[in-house]
Amino acid sequence: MKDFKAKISEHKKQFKRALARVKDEKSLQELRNLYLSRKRGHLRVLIEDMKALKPQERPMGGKMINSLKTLVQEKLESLKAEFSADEPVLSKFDLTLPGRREYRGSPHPIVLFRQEVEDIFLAMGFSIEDGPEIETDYYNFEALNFPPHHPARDDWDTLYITDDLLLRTHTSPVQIRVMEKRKPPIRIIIPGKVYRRETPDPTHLPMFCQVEGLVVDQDITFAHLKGTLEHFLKTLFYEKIKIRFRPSFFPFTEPSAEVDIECTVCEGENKECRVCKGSGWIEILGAGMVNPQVFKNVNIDPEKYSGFAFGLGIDRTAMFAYQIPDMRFFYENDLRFIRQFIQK
Ligand code: FA5
Repeated sequence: MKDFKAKISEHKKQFKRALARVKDEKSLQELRNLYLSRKRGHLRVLIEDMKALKPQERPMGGKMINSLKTLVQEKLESLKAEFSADEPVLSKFDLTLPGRREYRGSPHPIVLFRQEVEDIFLAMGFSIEDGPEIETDYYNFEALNFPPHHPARDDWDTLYITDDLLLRTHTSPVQIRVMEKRKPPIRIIIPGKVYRRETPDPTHLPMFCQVEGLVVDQDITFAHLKGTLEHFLKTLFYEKIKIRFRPSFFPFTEPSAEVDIECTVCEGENKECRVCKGSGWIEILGAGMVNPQVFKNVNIDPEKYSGFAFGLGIDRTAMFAYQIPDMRFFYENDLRFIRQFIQK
């Protein structure tokens, strides 16, 4: 046993001396082989030598071999780490790999789309107005010719803060706010968020964005409304997009229409389409000639002036422009989805 112990301590000394002479990866590997090689390494030989020990001495012999092995492994590992820290930085990178693009923040896709809509109207000579998202019953309903208890209010149900204050259900109240302050000619758009008591589905959200449009001047006709909206939709989508005006009802316009475009998701080909429900058409805005009663409410003479107004759903239109089958994707905050719209 004495001899065995002496052998181990001699190995420890020799290993330390050899370690001090290691200069590079190659000599490090040679030293590793000298001690740890499974076939002829010193440790392997020591294990063989244990056979010469008495059975009761063997556990102690095993412990001594293990302590030598641990020493050898630890010293070799730490020297290896030193070598790789000294390596020139460039050799750690594969310069042939394509670069990784840093993600920079970007406006939300709906904001980007709203800007596109705004640019088209700005080019037509419209200016941009703004109004509060918390509205009074008067501006959201009454001034727009919805008397209290009028059944049309049901389609625009919302969250009430008090009996008189509510989250606005459309951008139309800003028409009233602007016409109270300013006399014709008026040519404005009003982008903003609106709220409704609504269960989310692929084409409905309880919070969404609209762009309101209002033109008031002398001799404004339905032809102006039609021409303006057609020019807008052809610029936003493509020249040959199919557009249809459907008679409709809004208390604040007369006559009124809803405007549909062809379904850009299925192009009218899919009877099961969840977006157009197989009809091939999708509604994106409401419009009409300003009701004379609304002019009276803001002291504009309906005998002298006429006008048109429209309200476009931005999220719903963006959904079709980007050919996305579900509007809820815009608000799930999944970066894999959002990042597709980043401005390059
Ligand atoms: C209105 O909100 C009227 N204020 C529009 C208007 C303005 C008519 C001026 C006449 C004159 P409507 O509820 O239909 O109308 O909404 C207009 C558009 O908003 C719809 O065509 C649709 O594109 C979008 N929209 C309506 N409800 C939702 C909803 N729950 N989620 C997402 N978009 C919606």
